[in-house]
Amino acid sequence: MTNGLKGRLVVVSNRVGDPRQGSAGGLAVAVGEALSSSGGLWFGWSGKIIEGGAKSETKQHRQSAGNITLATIDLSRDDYDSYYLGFSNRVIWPVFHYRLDLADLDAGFFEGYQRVNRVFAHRLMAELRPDDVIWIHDYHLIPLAAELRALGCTHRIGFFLHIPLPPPLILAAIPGHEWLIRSLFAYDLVGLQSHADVAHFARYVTTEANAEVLPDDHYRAFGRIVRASAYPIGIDVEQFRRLGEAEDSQKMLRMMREQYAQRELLVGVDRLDYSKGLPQRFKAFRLLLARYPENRRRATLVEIAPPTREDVEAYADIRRELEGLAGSINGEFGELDWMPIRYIHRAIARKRLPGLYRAGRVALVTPLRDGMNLVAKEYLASQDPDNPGVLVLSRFAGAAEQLSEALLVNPYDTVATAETIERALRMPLEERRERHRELLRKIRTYDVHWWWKTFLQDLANARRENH
Ligand code: ADQ
Repeated sequence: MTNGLKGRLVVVSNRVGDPRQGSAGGLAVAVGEALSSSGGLWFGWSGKIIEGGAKSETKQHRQSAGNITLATIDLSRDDYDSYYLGFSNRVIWPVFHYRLDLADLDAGFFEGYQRVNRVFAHRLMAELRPDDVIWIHDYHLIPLAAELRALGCTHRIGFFLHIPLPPPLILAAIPGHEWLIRSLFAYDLVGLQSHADVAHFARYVTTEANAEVLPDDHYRAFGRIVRASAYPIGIDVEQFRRLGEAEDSQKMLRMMREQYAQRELLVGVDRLDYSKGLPQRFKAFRLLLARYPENRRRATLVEIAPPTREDVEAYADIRRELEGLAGSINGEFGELDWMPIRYIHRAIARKRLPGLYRAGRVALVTPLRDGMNLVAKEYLASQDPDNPGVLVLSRFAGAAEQLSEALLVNPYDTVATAETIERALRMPLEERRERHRELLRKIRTYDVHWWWKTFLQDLANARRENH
């Protein structure tokens, strides 16, 4: 498979993964595939922190993975605290997920964020060849292209934001928001997950930056032209289905069916993050048991939510809240032979995931806000088309724009969510099949190969007035 670029592809993301490793998730697989089709460089943070006041630039690692070079740098403790924990995960992540209440807006992380982006730019400049095409990923690195341009870089540079872009008035809560959005104009192409995100971008740049709207998603401001379009990320459907047929998944499926032979399983699979709407999900499940007692002793919710970013307080809070909720629901409704919620605080191996999804009669994917949400797509890919389960999906996940045949819910509305879960549990086979057929067709058409190829093609064709 070729990526259609004339030059070498250079991918930059906060973390660099070895795409050959079996545990690699959606992004690592996609990026790995795009890179290996022409040979390329993947640059980012090693994941290591150096203590003792050292500077971030001092260490660089190189490694070959087939025809891909992985180049990483370590971060100093200060930089890790202000760039990663601070500005990325205590400012951008909450604000971009509409959680101003959880954002630490005046803690002064901004300089560290800028500094690390500058360090990345210096390091990367030294690696670049004249015909390279650069693809930068995610919220940690928004200003990277601007830093590269400041060093004289004239390459094509694309950016993909994996998380949502909020409406202008929410974005404007970030001190320095003008600078942040202005720095997007250093790119040739900005990719967002959904049309709603593109609309927010358009509204921000026209109202706050007086941008001129040009045809085909192009915008002119700050003396530059940028294209901003939606590229909803997908999964490798066929690979995921094959994973489902392999022994690890089959074993998982057999085990689940045996253990829960008398039950109807609802599954939730998430990183433990406040954006994923887990307390609301547990509350809706509690209401389901209260309002529709026929589900007692029958419906079991298996929630797999491994911890992430535990150094950020908001994540410790959500963990405590969930443990409390699961305990009280199990205490209130549980029986000696039936536990309503199985809440597991560890990750499940990727190779076993399709088996778990397939055992789920219903999947609860109910984030309060999510860029896309790949769990929804993985659940659909894992189903038996002749007897598929039902996807209950939050309207606030980017995926809802595409997956309109799922049962869409407002996760803040506990009553309506409980009613929708009940409807999912009772949905007749014919309706389940019809909905699944259409959903599977969509995730196959807009799969991960479509995603990276379309993005790179548009980047290759981006207008060049800027240079
Ligand atoms: P995430 O917020 O991490 O990603 P998501 O898309 O749901 O969210 O999951 C990414 C991957 O992690 C999936 O492949 C999933 O299987 C895996 N995963 C999640 N929970 C797991 C668990 N408990 N055990 C094992 N594996 C698990 C960000 C954005 C999303 C966007 C992606 C990709 O927040 O909105 O869809 O990037 O762009």
